[in-house]
Amino acid sequence: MQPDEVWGTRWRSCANPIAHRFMETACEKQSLVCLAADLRTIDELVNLVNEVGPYIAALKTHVDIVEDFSTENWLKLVEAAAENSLLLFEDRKFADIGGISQKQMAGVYDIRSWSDIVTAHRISGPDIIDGIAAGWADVQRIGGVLLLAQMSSQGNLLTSEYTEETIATGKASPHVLGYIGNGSSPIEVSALRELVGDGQMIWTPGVNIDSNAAIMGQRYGNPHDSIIAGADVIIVGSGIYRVKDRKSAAKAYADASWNALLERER
Ligand code: S5P
Repeated sequence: MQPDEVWGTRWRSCANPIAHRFMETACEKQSLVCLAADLRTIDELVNLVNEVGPYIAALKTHVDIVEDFSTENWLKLVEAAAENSLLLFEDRKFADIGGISQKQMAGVYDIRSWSDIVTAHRISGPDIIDGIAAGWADVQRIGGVLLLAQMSSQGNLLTSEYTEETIATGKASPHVLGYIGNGSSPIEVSALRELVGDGQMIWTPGVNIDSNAAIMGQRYGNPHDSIIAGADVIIVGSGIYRVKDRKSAAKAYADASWNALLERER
């Protein structure tokens, strides 16, 4: 199926080229899964990506939890992502002033050189987005920012007013491809979709087929419900990497998300 048939208004209304790249890959793989690859060594990460690669459409990392980081080693993961046609998303959750965020895009990890997407909080002001974009521009690359409009964790301080301000900022910037929404609550996701409209994406963590698996303040909702409520991507970590048969788990999330998209009004 062609992306415009499957994604409908989202395909036609999203201006950001990275959003289109995701939607194309999702159609090729019949999966709306972004894998949250929260493992501690690069070999483990590469093995996981090669194992579940056919069932996922993007790869999310936390580079600063890797214990054996070196630029040379990290390139193995960057290559594995490219071989599996995956956008590479560093979940850095930038939160500082714009100029510092630009510098943090460089540094030891040099996030600007390999990431296609990063996350940022709106807390410090709207200029954080320009700082991040300047980081990519410093190495002649472009990328997309996902602003945290909601969070899945219990007791977070992102009020509905904060969410509204975040969306107003995001709508004003061509660098913002969308928002992180709270996948544990379909009600919150649909409220977010109302505010966002059709022109930007919503990516939802806090998703697990086993809603009782949550630990340390995480909360989980169902992948199907999240997509029906208006999310475009489900971010799944331990629901895939922590189970015995990771391939079957990834396929189950891919099927649940893809079928929900086909079911959803376009
Ligand atoms: O509100 C949030 C935002 C994010 S990006 N809640 C989250 O859990 N995340 C991220 O999603 C978190 O950093 C982790 O990498 C992933 C969820 O992992 P899981 O193992 O609970 O599926």
